[in-house]
Order: sequence, then C-alpha cells, then structure tokens
Amino acid sequence: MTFLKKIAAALAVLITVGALAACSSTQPKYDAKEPLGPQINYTITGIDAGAGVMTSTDKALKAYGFVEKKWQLKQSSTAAMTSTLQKAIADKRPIVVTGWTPHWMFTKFPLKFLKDPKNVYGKTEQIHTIVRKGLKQDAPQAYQVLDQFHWTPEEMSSVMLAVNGGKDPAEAAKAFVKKHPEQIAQWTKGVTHVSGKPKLTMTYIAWDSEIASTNVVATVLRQIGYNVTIRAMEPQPVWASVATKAADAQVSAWLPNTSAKLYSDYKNQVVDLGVNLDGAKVGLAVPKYMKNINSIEDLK
Ligand code: PBE
Repeated sequence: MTFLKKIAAALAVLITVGALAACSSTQPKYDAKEPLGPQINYTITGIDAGAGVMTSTDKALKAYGFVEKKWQLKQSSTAAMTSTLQKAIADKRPIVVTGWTPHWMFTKFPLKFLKDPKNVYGKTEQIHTIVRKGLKQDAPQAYQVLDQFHWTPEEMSSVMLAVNGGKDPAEAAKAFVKKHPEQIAQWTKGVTHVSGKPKLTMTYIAWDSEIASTNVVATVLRQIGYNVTIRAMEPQPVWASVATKAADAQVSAWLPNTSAKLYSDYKNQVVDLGVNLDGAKVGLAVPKYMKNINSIEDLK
C-alpha cells in the first residue's frame, strides 16, 4: 500500500510539473534592453488584406524605410489579431498590431498608439455615410435618416462591446436605440413613418465597427417602416453594390485615409452624405508595458 501511495504521489508531482511547464509560455517576455525587431521576428500582426489599415501599414513600412530592414506585415483577421494580442498581453510578450478606434481592443487591453511623425495614417479619421444615386427621390424618408445619422466613438464602442460580450448584433442595436431616445429623435427629425414596408438594402463589411453602425441604422429605418436587409461582404463589393444601385446605403467609409482608394474609385458613382462619426483613429499599436516604444520610429 505505502509503495503504491508513493508511486501515486510521485505521479501527482510529475503531472503537476508537466502541467505547469505546458502552461508557462516558451516565448520570452518583452525585453526593453534588447532591440524590438528580433523579439517579434520583425513582424507586425495585421488583419484581413482588404482593410485600409493594411494598405496604410504597407505604406508606412516603405515610408519609414522598414522594408529593407526585413519588417513585414502579417495578414490575418480581426478575430485572430485580437486573440494573438490577448495571449501576448497575458504573458507580457512584445507585439505590434494594426490598431484603430473605435474598437473594444482599446477598452479591453492596455494599448497605446505609436506616434506617426511621417503622418502616414493621418491624425484622425471620420466615418462617412454613402448612399446610391437617386435614393433621395426614391426613398426620401430613409435618405433623411441616413443623412441625419451621427454618433460618437463612445456610443459606437458601447454597441461593439455588447456584441463582443456575446450579444446578437441586432439585439445590441435595439438595446442601444431603446436607451437613446433623444439621439434617435435627432436622426428621425422631420421624418414621417412610411407605409407599405418599402424595401431597403444596406451593405457592410463584417468589421466590429461596421456591424455596430449598420445594425443601429437598420433598426431605426425599420422603426420608421422600412423592410431593411443588411448584407455583409468584402470592402470592394460594398462600394460596388451602392454604385450599381444593388444596395441603397453603407455607413462604413473611413476617410480621408483608410478607405481612400475605394472612395476615389467610386466617388463619382455614389452620393457622400458626409460624416456620421468624428474622431476615429487608425495606426500601429503596442501594449503599454512596452514603455520605450512610443513612435513608429522606435521600431528601428
Ligand atoms: N478598420 C475598421 C477598417 C475600417 C474599419 C480600421 C479595420 C479598415 O479599412 O482598415
């Protein structure tokens, strides 16, 4: 018996040690005394290829002379990027990501934007509402709501956080609309209820910010009587759908920088209703514990 007990105890110790070893990461923590590049394989963790922040980061790598210094931008998705970020932060490992606000990554993680002395990403961004030509004549009430839709980064973040917390986007949008009657009154000022359930289509890119804004606007348009369909697609088809009148509106044009290419390709075929959100920002970001990395120049 005692012998068996001893074996059992030894096994327990072995299992515990093994489990601990498996838990603790093999990758080292951020070392402020060493150059950053080799610590992260000269890699910036990015998102999907179609995103404007990826185009801007390619430009930044060139502008700061990092391409020759073997820096590279890794493609993934917002979900993969934020998951990699979360793991790195849990272990205090170094990481550089493509970042933007409004987004819950800045609420959930201790992140900071890197200064951008060459101004590749621009200072701040605005998000514009884009509608199809002829919408004003065909659906004046919807046009007016889309034209009057305007909110703050904090408000958009609150919906994004709810969705990130597991809420269905349509439910999160409904909850927001219910909680902000004065705001909705402004968006629907002078608008009358429409009859006959006219159809309306909005297209969007399945980024957290666009999921939030599109669902909120769709909820308000439904309340005034429209039969609204929302369709997720890639960035280029979102613009093309509004240009060809296959869709009526989209609320996800990040300008003047992030969506610049698509905006210049399509601006003559769509109607720009102007800013729906002010004070968005795009750039490179790192965890705050990387104290001596404060500018893109510091990646050198
Ligand atoms: N984003 C979020 C998008 C716009 C919205 C910053 C990832 C981009 O085009 O980069």
